[in-house]
Amino acid sequence: MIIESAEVIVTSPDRNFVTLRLTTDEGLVGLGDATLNGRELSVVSYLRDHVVPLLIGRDASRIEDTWQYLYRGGYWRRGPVTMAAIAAVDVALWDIKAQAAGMPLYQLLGGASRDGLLAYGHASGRDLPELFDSVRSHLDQGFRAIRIQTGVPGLESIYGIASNKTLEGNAGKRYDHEPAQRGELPVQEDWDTRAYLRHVPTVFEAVRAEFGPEIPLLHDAHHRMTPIQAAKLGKSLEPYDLFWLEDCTPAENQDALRWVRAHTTTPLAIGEVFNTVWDYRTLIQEQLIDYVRSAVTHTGGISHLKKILEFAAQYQIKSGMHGPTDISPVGMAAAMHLGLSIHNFGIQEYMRHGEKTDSVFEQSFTWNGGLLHPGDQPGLGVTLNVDAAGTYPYVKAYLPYNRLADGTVHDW
Ligand code: EZ4
Ligand code: CO
Repeated sequence: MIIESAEVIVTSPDRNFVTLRLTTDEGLVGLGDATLNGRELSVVSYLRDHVVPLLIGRDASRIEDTWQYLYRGGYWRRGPVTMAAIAAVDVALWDIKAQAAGMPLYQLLGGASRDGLLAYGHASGRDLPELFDSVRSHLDQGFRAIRIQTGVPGLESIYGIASNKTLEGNAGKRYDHEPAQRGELPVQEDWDTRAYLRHVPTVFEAVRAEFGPEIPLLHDAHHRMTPIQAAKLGKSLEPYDLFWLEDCTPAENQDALRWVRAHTTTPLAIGEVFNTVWDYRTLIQEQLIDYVRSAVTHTGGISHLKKILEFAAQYQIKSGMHGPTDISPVGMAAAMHLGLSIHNFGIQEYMRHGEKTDSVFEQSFTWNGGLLHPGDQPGLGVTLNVDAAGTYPYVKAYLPYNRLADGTVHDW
């Protein structure tokens, strides 16, 4: 099996996606997701200019060797651009190998360890009535676990609220699909940690009073606190029995999590912006977290994330793979095959893609009783409709950023 061609396809149906498409001499086509939200074209260049020329003529069956060749051979290691590019190659090769074997990918990865993947959706609202409507709508859609984000009194526009009244050009538009906004410049949001810390526990109290104790609830703090602030939040949320508190600190500094862990029994999830096992080493070995948030797309593909998750398994730490809409249907399929096969699966984030995206990427996953399943087609089970993709050219878009009331830039 020789890689005969490699194309990098950029398409923007509801948002931008970068897809690597490998074709073998026998005509098998493998897909890999290389989408890096707000920095898409840097991965396109990394792939087109530096990786594609190395792939043509290579043996498509040599997945691990190709991974090591791209990681060690590039000399400059790690980083989101490099690891997204390597991930795309890795997933496309797994797709090809599973098609060649005539099996859905999860079979090659060891077979199913469960019937389906518990998935959580994003409920949000500027205030409690809007949030409750959103929770009810998620329950109606079959979700059995729900992430809760709300507005904070005094703040105009913050992360995770679909109905944020942002912002020049987009005023009043919902952003259910995701936080990145199309436009020439990033949108500015606002932040006040003290106001947030006062408000969030009251929200969870209200949600538990309305929806009862059983439903798993999650919350994303999106990297915005100091260790001691995060410890305080974890402690104040303990009565509401969260499934997890996500990204409570900006964890480039892994040691910070020791302080949080020492003060709270609220389970901790972290790592959607991490890209190798080295970002997790202290967190896993010292058991400072409960869930690994990495996506296949941003962590060097199935080959590398599987190693991270096996390491985590030795410490009773589970998967909680990132699954926002900026993970393409190809990246989501890869996550589902990996999640179905590993033993230490925890939960899968699941935001629905839009109709245009579904028309570009033909998918075979199923959603039943709150569980995702990747389906049983050989390979990943996703086909890219290249003609449809071509009708949606790249549109510049950025993630927002935060400023405090005095104008200081803050972690978003
Ligand atoms: O902000 O995917 O848990 N989910 C998240 C996401 C991220 C975006 C960034 O591209 O934190 O909404
Ligand atoms: Co997050």
